Amino acid sequence: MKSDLDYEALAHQFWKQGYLLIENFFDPSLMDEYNQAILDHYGVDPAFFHNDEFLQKASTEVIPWFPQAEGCTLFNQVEQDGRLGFLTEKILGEQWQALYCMTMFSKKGTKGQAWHQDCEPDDASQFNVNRLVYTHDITPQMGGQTLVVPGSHKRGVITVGEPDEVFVDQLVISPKKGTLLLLHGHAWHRVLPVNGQYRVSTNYRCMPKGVAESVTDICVYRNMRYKFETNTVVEDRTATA
Ligand SMILES: O=C(O)CCC(=O)C(=O)O
Ligand SMILES: [Fe+2]
Repeated sequence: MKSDLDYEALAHQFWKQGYLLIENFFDPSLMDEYNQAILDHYGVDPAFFHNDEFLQKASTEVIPWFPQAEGCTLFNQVEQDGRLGFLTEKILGEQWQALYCMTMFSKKGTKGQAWHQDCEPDDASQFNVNRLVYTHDITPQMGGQTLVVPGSHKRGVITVGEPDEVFVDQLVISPKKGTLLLLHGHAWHRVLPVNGQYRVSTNYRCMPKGVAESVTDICVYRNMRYKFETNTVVEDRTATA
């Protein structure tokens, strides 16, 4: 477990790149506990949560679970990690707020996630930050790597185009068990198709002071803006391209 962190330098890096990757951040045995709890929750063949329209239009096949909302106290441990809190404070300022903890499960042979921004980038001050915790290794053989375009958190709305386009400046991240990945909600990111048995990630979302709790309700894809609260396409971006 890492303890000798230069928080100032890490926060600077986050703001420059729109993401921050720290390997071996979490204790491997805690990661094993998390991974088992997640697998126990989903079981062997979980059903999709989103409706068919979303699955098809968003080219995104992940099943979310909000363990803390169901009283699963194991998931408080990462939330209460002093180093994570301190790093978050260095990045977002003293009065940052936690949003929710969400795990995401992908079955073998599913698409992963298309390019997206977690929230609308029209106002640079309104954003979430993902604090992603990986509880098992994600390898090139298994697929499911996380892709990000460095610096794209400052580039405004993601371009209209193919959901799985290869960007020349994309970075492919293969997180290992215990890796922490911080990702700005306006950064362009996606998840590659999953060939391994399964893929899971756990996300402790947060935001700066003054951002509405509904900030992640509308997600921006290359072909649409989608509102989760009502399960509706609120903008067809291909129509105006
Ligand atoms: O699971 C990942 O690696 C990234 C998931 C994602 O897009 C998100 O948490 O917003
Ligand atoms: Fe995302």
